[in-house]
Amino acid sequence: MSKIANLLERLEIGRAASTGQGLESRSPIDGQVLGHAPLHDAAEASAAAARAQSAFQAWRRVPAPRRGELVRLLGEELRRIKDDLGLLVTLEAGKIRSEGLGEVQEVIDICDFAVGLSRQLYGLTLASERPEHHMRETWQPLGPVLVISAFNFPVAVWSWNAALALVCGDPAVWKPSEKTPLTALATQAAFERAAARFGAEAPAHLSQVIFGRADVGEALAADARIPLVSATGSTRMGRAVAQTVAARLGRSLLELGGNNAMIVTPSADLELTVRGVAFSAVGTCGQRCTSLRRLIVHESLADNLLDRLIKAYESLPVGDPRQDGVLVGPLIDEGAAQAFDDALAQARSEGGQVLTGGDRAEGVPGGAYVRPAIVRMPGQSDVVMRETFAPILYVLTYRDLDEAIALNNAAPQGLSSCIFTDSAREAETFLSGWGSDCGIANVNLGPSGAEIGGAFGGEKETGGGRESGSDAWKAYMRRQTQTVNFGRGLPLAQGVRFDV
Ligand code: UN1
Repeated sequence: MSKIANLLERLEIGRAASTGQGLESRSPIDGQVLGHAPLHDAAEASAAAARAQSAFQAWRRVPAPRRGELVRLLGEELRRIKDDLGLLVTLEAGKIRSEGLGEVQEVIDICDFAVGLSRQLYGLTLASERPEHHMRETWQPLGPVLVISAFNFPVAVWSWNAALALVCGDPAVWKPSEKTPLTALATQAAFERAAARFGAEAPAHLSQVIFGRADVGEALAADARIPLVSATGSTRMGRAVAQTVAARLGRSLLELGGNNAMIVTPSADLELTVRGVAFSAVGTCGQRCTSLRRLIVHESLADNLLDRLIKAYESLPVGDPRQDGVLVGPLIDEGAAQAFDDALAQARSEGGQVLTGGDRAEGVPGGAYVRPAIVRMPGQSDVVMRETFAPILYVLTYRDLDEAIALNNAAPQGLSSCIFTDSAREAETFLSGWGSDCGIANVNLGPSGAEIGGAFGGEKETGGGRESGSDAWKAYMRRQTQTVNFGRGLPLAQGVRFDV
């Protein structure tokens, strides 16, 4: 048996993935077909919504801490397969090994977080103005949640949503990226093992995966049996989904494009800055929504910093992400490499100067490998304002901090941002209400690689949603204001009298 067949067997999807038909999974590493997943249509999507609704009827009656126990078991299953699932992420998404493993760790972490949360879905008690009345605010299960996820985090994004949804009492329907279906199959298999261990209290179809193209996602987004649609991906996709969901007055939670900047001030530790840039601009081959795309550097240090960065970029090992030492794997496909080439051509035509990289790298035959690019730009022209999902770092210079913050905030997206500085005044200004306008703002670390404990998401074209930590769970629940009269009278609020 081949190595890949063995891996799929260990992940208990050997049979499902070897049908030879449906959605084809091709590795971006070398173009090899890894296996297949079923391809569903709109009618099957509708049936999944019906099944999720009936699962909801039972699951919402299970006490939240018991629901947490199912997620605890899921976390256990994932710990057991971390190495194999991490390898599958590498094979399907092209991430280097440590990032593939890191992604599965992120899933395990959110499971732990959700287990704790299952005993902390706190509401409020409120002071009633009426005598012998109690008021409280309670969080109730909402209903099935649709999770639309992208190729670049083929399992973590599902887990931020599904782990929280499950403890909140909501079944999850998952529409993964067509590019990474086997990771979804393997994750679903792990969920099913956890559900089997949990026993009959877990209704069937608490977690389902629907494989399909955009039309299937649209059909699910239009389905009123799914009160919440959580979508991660491009702004174009998010806009389409949000409009469909809004047309039926459903709720959407959007985590869309980023165009994340780093401001480097004169007091910055340049050694640290170079390391911060490298991981965030080049990690995952520039295919994170939090990837660093704009470097806004004080004019007095631009040349010095650029020299160091060019040196660091020129020694970057690009190649097979399974190999130790490689830091830059392939782009997801040839289309992404084309977008990389097109963006660089546009940058040149807008006055940009490519300082390093920007060409194809050798890599492995059958994959799309590029050399990460640094491009000095005269200003924030059209190409800079657009998110190109590839390792291109646009460099701009500034004179004073207000100008740097204005450049940071001029992008139509508002996901992540950071400043490198040793000045408390600069750092705190960046973090103030007139500082960065993004959902995430960091000091002396890059914009990518967020921990699960914080709320994750951003403003403007990023969509405004918050997932993962903090109180993001509230999006998966229905807020109910409850008032109880424990007296014998019926006093009305606002002193209204209505004696009959
Ligand atoms: C994404 O790219 O869709 O902060 C999410 C990070 C990761 C998540 C990225 N924890 O880079």
